[in-house]
Amino acid sequence: MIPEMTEILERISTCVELGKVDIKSPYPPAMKGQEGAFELTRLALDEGVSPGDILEKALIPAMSRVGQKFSRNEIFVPQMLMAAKAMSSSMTHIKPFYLSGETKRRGTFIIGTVKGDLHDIGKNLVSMMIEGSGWEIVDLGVDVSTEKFIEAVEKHPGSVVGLSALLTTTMENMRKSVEVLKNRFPAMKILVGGAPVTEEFCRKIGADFYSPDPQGAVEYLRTLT
Ligand code: B1M
Repeated sequence: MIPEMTEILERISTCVELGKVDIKSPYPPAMKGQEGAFELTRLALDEGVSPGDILEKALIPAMSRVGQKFSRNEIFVPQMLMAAKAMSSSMTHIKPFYLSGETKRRGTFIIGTVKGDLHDIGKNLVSMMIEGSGWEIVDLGVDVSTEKFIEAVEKHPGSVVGLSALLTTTMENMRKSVEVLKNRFPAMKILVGGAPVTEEFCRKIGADFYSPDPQGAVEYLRTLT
């Protein structure tokens, strides 16, 4: 990759890490008046940087650094929120690339973040990439109760369901939802993911597949069609 491209990826990553959304955003004060994640992502794409590189080399590492700083009590919830906002502003440019991938729908994929959990960045990435690989998406959002999953499955028979959890505390709600869904719809495939979820946990709760990332989810769904 040419140095200018590496530099722009680093700038995007810094904007996300520090929560610099766009040029108008006064936060963080030290970056007032500077371009933010929104403008720099547009610029990077216009200069030929691939959406995949922006995602994997700028956005995801930035969020991972944010998480590490949060764990060390170096930043707090408001800073995390600004980082998430900056990441979302960058994603507005990236999303259309994933959506233009294929047109034929392979099936319906219902996705949601489990009850009690408000994290949606990872879920949105998964949903976007699955949509880009040809599935119709029913996104139930965050804090999704088991009943809401059931209603969606009844409305879309034959669908595959994906559950995301980002908190160790909400993994228990994932377990409960999977248990109820499997009892009610035994043939339905359930995919689980999210930072604290593991292959072992997936097996233990009776889900069909665990993926640590969106690509694994896309590949699994490909095996079903
Ligand atoms: Co929160 N948070 N957060 N947070 N937050 C974490 C998850 C945490 C690890 C931070 C830390 O302590 N280091 C920690 C959880 C600790 C734990 O449970 N062990 C934590 C905490 C504690 C909390 C609060 C409790 C903080 C508080 O209020 N005291 C609170 C809980 C609120 C709630 O949900 N009820 C909270 C709140 C928030 C914000 C609202 C401020 C914000 C979320 C904004 C939003 O999502 N709209 C936020 C953020 C941004 C984070 C971190 C920094 C980043 C999460 C993220 O978006 N990562 C996070 C630390 C971290 O993970 N590094 C943290 C980027 C995203 C691309 O990755 O979501 O893992 P991820 O998704 C990946 C994979 O996991 C996978 O694909 C994605 C792309 O690779 N994947 C799937 C995800 N879902 C999948 C589903 C699949 C397949 C793959 O199939 C269906």
